[in-house]
Amino acid sequence: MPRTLILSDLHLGLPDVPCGRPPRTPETLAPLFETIDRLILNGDAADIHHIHHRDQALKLLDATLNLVTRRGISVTRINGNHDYDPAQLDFVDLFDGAIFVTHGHAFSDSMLPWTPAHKVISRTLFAARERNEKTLEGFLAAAGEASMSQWNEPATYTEPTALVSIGLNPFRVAKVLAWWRKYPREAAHFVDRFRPAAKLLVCGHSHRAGSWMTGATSTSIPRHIINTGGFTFPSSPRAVLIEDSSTELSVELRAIRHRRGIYVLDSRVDASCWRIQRPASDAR
Ligand SMILES: [Mn+2]
Repeated sequence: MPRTLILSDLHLGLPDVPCGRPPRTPETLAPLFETIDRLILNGDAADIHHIHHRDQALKLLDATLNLVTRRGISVTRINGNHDYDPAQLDFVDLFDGAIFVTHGHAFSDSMLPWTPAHKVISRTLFAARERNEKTLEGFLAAAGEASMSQWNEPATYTEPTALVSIGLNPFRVAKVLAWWRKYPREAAHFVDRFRPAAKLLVCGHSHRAGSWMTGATSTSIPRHIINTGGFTFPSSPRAVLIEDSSTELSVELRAIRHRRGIYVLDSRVDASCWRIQRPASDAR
């Protein structure tokens, strides 16, 4: 039975916050990969552009990809804003376009509204959108270019860690909350514009896990948006598990728990997206 797991925002290489969670390493993540055939890393798998964490990020990413491929699992990597590489994919369409998977940093005009690099990122984003085609590919390339501007911005490295800087500044907390509120609607707008036939969008980036049925505006068609959250404190990670058998296609959102120092997929279904019985003639 082909089983696909979609994860996002592992942020390998970023230091751990002492909050009782296991460190993110190939060994602690390995149980997540036990019964799957395909792994989709939907962006921000590793902080490969961060000048202070790049070496560790690349080492952990390499080791994780090695472990996964040694088990015979096929891996699809999708760009995030922390691991952008123009040679890699910015999105994938699954099951004839029913499921649209992309990281999510291209949805808004403000990719990271609370960060010190916000202004330079937005400026680069607007300029890049002007130059690029008004297509999905053009939009995602512009977002990729904009995401790289953060890593050239000294303020990114001179500020205390993101979490501390947010906690110290109530305006930033308010900005994150406002952005979280509008994020599913912006995601729905992106689907309206670029993948109107998709039944489901799977994204990450905002680090706020959840499942929403929402339209871009109150009069728009509701879109199903799933966000797999993130592995870094204080967000909670989730996974989309897709099982494609000869009799059924099922899509589930599952929590990722940690116990005894490892990460495991929760056996309970957090949100079931759909279950489609396949007619016998559709078997594959
Ligand atoms: Mn991101």
